[in-house]
Amino acid sequence: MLRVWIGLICGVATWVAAQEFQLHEIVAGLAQPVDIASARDGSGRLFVVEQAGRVRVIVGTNLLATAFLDITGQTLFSGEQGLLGLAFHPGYRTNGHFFVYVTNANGSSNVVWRYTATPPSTNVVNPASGVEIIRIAHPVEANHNGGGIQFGPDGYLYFAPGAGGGACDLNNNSQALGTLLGKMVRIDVDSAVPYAVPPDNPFAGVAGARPEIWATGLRNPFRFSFDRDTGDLFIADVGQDAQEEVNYQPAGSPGGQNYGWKCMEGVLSNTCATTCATAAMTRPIITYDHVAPGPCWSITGGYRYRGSRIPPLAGRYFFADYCSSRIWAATEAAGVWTVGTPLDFADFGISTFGEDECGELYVAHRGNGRIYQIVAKDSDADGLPDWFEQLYPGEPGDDLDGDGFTHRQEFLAGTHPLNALSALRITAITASNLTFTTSAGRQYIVETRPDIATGQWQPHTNIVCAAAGETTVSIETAGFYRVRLQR
Ligand SMILES: [Ca+2]
Ligand SMILES: [Ca+2]
Ligand SMILES: [Ca+2]
Repeated sequence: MLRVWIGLICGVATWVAAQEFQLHEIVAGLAQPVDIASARDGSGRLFVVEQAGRVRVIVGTNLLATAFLDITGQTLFSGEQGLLGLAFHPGYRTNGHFFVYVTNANGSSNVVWRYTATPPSTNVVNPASGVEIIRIAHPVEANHNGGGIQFGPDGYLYFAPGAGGGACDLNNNSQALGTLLGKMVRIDVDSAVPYAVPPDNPFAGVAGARPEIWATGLRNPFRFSFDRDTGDLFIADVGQDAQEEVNYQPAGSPGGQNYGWKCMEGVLSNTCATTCATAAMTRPIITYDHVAPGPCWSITGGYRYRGSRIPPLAGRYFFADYCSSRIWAATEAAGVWTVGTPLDFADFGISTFGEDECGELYVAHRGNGRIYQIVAKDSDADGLPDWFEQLYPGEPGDDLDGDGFTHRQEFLAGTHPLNALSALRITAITASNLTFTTSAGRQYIVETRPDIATGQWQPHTNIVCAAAGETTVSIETAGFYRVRLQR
């Protein structure tokens, strides 16, 4: 608690007690997981980066034995170096392109590679499909490689090399416009191979500046994310010895922000004995202090929660600390961020967050090799979260609205437990179509079999992330059909 109170005194955000979530283990058995991504291709798969140079696939709660991509032979895995980031192209469903950020085999550079999954539904990619997109020399120190990589709502690829390492950024890379070290970078990977510079990049055409730069003044932005609803950008930047920070950039920004390092560390301007003019630099929205006897301090940036399964957490920004293994959820009101009481994992190693197709959030633990889903807190462990029990009294097996679905089933389905008209039900069947009700963010599987007495149910249509309302699927082949809620 001491650390939280220090944050209250020194941080720009306020910190209050309101921890409404817990972790639910999805899979175990990964080796040093450091990133989680979804292809948003309708498959429902989660992809996990192993730092040594593999991408693994999770289908439901199954970790597939064979790697999606294995580039261990061209990856230096050591300390902060390795395969650090993964981003799927917005058109992955048709082009199969995805991008990785990786330390090359001799450690001299970090490289963005494009790979192609053929077909996009495959669970094993040929490493020979790789095309080098851009190489950022990282010649002096082994640390501060950055590694975040994401597509923005504008369709451009953003990635964030670290400042290059060393105490107090000895070469002042973060403030130098002639290098990509210590920057947010924005490139167009569709108009040219390997890439083109978006014409509206803030330093395009500026003498002496790398035109790929989108924002400056970053130290080790290992994780950043775009809000999938608004397009706002959140950049978590790892601090040195004093403060961790989250930076914010509203959607539609022209770029060019200077986030301060090494003139500023968080909201502090005296940690590297600099004499910068800091007035125009962009302050973080959230900071927290390094306080003894913390083992070390290193922020792991996350996502704004835009899923549908935990309504009380809508819009919260989740982040963690790698070393202290605390996980926080922050709320914004009128531009002021309030940080809730952390979930204390109490075991060094929360390395990344990830978002699935429906906006549900996951965390990876680099130390124990497990992936957890962030779920609503369920204090009595009866399968109904606290928020649901407060709204809808009753036991998990009750059917208060008499629609044939229990409280527990209605919670899972996202239907209303006090409204008998709110339930998973088929509403229309014709010779060629089947229509059924759906809740936002739920996954439904339509299955078929030719004869009700023999054979097995076979998948017909998989709707990974349904909208609220009704969904119609084609059932032109004669047979029996059923609709099943997957999750
Ligand atoms: Ca409960
Ligand atoms: Ca019911
Ligand atoms: Ca109902």
